[in-house]
Amino acid sequence: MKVAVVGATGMVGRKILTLLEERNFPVEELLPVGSKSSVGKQVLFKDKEYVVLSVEEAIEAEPNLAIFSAGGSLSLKEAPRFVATGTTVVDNSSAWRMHVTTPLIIPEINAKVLKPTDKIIANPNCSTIQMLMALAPIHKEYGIKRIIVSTYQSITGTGVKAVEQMEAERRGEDAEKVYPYEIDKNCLPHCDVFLENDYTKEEMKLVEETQKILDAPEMRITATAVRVPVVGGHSESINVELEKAFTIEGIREVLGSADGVVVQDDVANLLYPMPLLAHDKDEVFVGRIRRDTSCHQALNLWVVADNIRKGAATNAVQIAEYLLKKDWL
Ligand code: 2RA
Repeated sequence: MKVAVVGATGMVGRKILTLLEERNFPVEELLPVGSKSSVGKQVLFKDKEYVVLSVEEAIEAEPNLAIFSAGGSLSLKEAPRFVATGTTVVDNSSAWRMHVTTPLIIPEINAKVLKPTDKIIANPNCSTIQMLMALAPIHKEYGIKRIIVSTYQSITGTGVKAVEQMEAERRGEDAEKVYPYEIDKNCLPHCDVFLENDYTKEEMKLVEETQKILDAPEMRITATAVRVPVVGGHSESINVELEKAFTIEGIREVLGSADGVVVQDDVANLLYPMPLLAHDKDEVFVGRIRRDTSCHQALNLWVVADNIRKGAATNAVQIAEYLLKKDWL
């Protein structure tokens, strides 16, 4: 199979290459695609050096599959051009997520909505993926009335330059500032840009993508997204009000039997999810499961996942694996 990875030299793009190799995805010909400044460079895949190509060169090669992680504007412009040659696109940017005809997929939750005619498939935002990996099974069993979520998002979500700013600050050195404030030893209530409603795009992604994936347009959701100087993954504090009565044991059972979810919840032995434990893993880790005694039929959860893996690259490759299994590529 001919597979293009668009954005192959970025943090997520490199992780996509690692996962295609780790999971033995049947890549006969790899087409790593990069920006003008990356074209001609080399990337390693299955112990072989591949030259980074331009978008034009990759389109000409007519790949079966193109996995994009190269920003929304490039996806908007180039994904349809790949599709025109018969390529199926899995896009990690926000460009297509809310398009009415574009499926927004977390394979463990809603892969069944996919059809062979879907030629652009959107990967949800990392913070949405990990939240719904925990909440979708609960919603299925008990029904969700309302979600209040606060996220503590790894600086890796902003990109390499922000990580470099944090590391330079940690060394006491000056660095190119991605944020107008120090990142290290700080928390920034600012992920992506601010909107007219004083929420950030990141916060509204959690609301709108959740409503689309759960097919629950009226579900009440509110979010606060915070950037923290952590590299292992995103953490989320979630308060969720349910339609039906529940027990904590019942919630643990539902989560414990959910694909891709690991319950880490034993505070007596100080076992709870942390980015340090989630880093470079594909599962979503849930702990601090406890009833919210201030609200009828509500509970609190703490959810952690590697935002570069399950939050982006792994989910995208799992979508490709699903399409392959259906023989739709
Ligand atoms: C972030 N989810 O963490 C966004 C995009 N990676 O900034």
